Amino acid sequence: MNDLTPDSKERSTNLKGLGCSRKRVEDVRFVQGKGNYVDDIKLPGMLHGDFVRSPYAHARVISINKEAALALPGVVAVLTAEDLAPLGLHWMPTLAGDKQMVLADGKVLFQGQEVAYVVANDRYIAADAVELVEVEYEELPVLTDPFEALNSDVVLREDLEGQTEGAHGPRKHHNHIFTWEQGEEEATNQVLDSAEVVVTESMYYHRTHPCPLETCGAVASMDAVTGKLTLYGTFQAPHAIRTVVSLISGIEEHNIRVISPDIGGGFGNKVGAYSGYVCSVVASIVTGKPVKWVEDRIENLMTTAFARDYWMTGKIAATKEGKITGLHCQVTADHGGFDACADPTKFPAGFMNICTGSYDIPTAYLAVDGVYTNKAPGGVSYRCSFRVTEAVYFIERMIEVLAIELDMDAAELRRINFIKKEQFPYQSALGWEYDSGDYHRAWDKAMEAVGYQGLRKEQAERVEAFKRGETRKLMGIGLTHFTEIVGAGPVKNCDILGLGMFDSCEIRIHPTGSAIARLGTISQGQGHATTFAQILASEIGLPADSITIEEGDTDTAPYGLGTYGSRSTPVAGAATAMAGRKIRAKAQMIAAYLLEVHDDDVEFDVDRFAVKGAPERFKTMKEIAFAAYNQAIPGLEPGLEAVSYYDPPNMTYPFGAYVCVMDIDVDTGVTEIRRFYALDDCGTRINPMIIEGQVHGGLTEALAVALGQEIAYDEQGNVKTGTLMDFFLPTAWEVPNYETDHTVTPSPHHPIGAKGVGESPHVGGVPCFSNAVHDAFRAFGLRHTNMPHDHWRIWRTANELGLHG
Ligand code: MCN
Ligand code: CUM
Repeated sequence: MNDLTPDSKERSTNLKGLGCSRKRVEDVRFVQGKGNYVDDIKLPGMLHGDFVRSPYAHARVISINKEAALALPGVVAVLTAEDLAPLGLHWMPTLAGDKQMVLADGKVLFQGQEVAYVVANDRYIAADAVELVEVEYEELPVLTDPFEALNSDVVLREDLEGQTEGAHGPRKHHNHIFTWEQGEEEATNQVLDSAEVVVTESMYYHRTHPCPLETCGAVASMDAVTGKLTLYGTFQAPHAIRTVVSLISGIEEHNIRVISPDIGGGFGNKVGAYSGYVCSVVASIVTGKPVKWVEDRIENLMTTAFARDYWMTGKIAATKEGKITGLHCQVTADHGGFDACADPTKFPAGFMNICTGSYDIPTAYLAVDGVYTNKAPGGVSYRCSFRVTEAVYFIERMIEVLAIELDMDAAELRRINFIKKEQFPYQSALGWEYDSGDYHRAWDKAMEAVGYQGLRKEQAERVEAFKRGETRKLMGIGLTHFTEIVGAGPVKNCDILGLGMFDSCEIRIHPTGSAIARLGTISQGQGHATTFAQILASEIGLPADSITIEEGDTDTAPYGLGTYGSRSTPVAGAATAMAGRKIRAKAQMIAAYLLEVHDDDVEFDVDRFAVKGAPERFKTMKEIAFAAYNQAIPGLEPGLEAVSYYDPPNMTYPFGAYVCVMDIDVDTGVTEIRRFYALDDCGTRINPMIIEGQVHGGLTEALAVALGQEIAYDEQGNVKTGTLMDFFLPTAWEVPNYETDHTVTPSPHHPIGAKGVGESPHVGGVPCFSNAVHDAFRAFGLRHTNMPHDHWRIWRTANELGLHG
């Protein structure tokens, strides 16, 4: 393309393409209450389902008596495992190669587990009937601690008894799921043994839950005449759901139409397959009527995909000057009653092996043990990028602990260990090839923006004033430099249930020069209708406002693996650009024909093809679109359409530098975030305003997790945080002002150089908030304390450090 002349610049601006802070087109509907969510779907004769759930975390189901429930007027059916068994649907496969009970089959393994499914004429009758189902339980010993589970005689998964091989290799114990190892154990141990400095730290990344505004739900409608099943639902991966439904139900895939309508936040919570989906389908087949199931808030918090619950022990080796020479990471992962994670098949602990972070660490070893306990199954959730959140928390805490050991500045320690710009593409010790990065530039920009040296000086003065008794507030400077890995993924190493993780885009240009593009992904609030049109606008020279983006209907959209792991931009975004380029290639031939020159004698200029050297001779893309439908062009088929199925050659590796300045009242444990600076590098930026929105949202969720939010269990396996009274959900009141910034280091392999961004702020935000809390107490000897850092725990930390007099 030519450099932009003033004229072409203006035309380019009019397209609202790449780099434009175009307003979100979907909001016109949302802000006027015109969204169409699952619960808005009302079909004629529709019935409603609701679950009888277990009050116990571990119990044998002795008997289920449906009589009273069935006698209630308006109740149509009560399904139990016994009813599903003849269809083979009382268990279902999980996305992690395990299987999971759809309805309790002889026993329950977590509180809130689905035991029976009641179908009634309306939602209220269904709920009343749930109360009337009599279930007799015999309580069994409860295991909520994974370490205890690995030593216990209690067998949680009796269905797997005697099986020494799981989906991911050998099982060491009846409550053990898998061991996953990466890197060189022996070499790492040698480095640790001979290192000048070694620090060891154990940390627990607590169980979290994303708590989307809209809970999970589905509407199943089986047409007995045509044999076609339509399934609406809160699915982050509608095509994968269609394939799974087909495989487990035996209904041919062309007879299944899965539709994800508007989704009110997914955050990973809506990746997995839930009993509610299966039971609604079965109920619709059995009753011949559409059946709706929508969870309430308590059900959502207690039973759907959680995240984290990682017990991590790290050892880091370094020279006295602070050059890191080795890293050892051992994880015990609590997966709950069933392994229902949604990581790519070959990665049972997700991309935890990105735990060497932004640092050039020559030798490393990672081992993860997955364990069953009496907790809800999971879990992929919460802007996690497949366990990258855990990995980044781990390494960013380890760096801080090493800085304490070496009595070094933590910013400087990072700087001397960063992978250097000229080392990219960088091969990490744990197996990844980082595509691009310029960490020093980002870091220096961040340090300068916050006035880092000045902050340290102020902090030191504060410590002195505190010691003199002049203040009761300490100051923490939280630092984080994260490296993300998103865009799963190359089909060669990433699949879910055998489905390669490519993605797709199909474009049709209409005669009058507007277009529709359909993708295999599905927006849940990320603004795809806005941003994917922008990618296309720049590729095909039609205004973004003239391009409709459609996702989520498997009857119309091309097959794709859906939206999670910040993969939409890296994978479907690439497919969009590639499909756009196919359109452009055909448009070039049409233009050349119309201009009566050779194909090679025209060139693309923003919104048109012009004759080289004679820019006044051109055909606009609008004219070309019309010609595609009204001229017989020798050698060319009519119409202007293209499709691309894109298999990315590599992941993309976004990164960022975050700083949090926090004041902590030592006597109350109350934290006040004075400043939060977030620099993100997600390569080429499609829509800066949407990126900023993603960053604000992800940081707020990071604040929640770091400072108070958790899914906690008592020893009997009762969920202690099943309502929003106990589960901390930050509001505008708790949320600070965020300062956002960026650098741009394009991905060398992505057609437009873009990397994902949706999960970055969460991945980087959690350790940054946590490091700020720790840093405030560094001068008083604190090395590590587990999240969430709520006021009470911070008060307790201060107390244990002897700061209360
Ligand atoms: N974007 C951009 N320029 C880039 C990268 C991204 O303008 N270089 C834009 C994209 O075009 C898209 C948005 O930012 O509109 C997010 O893109 P991407 O990083 O590709 O992530 P996905 O679209 O795949 O979204 C998934 C990601 C995940 S995994 C979680 S979890 C999460 C998140 O998005 N869930 C969300 N952000 C969310 N935001 C909302 N509102 N709701 C959720 O459920
Ligand atoms: Cu890991 S939460 Mo998102 O990948 O949908």
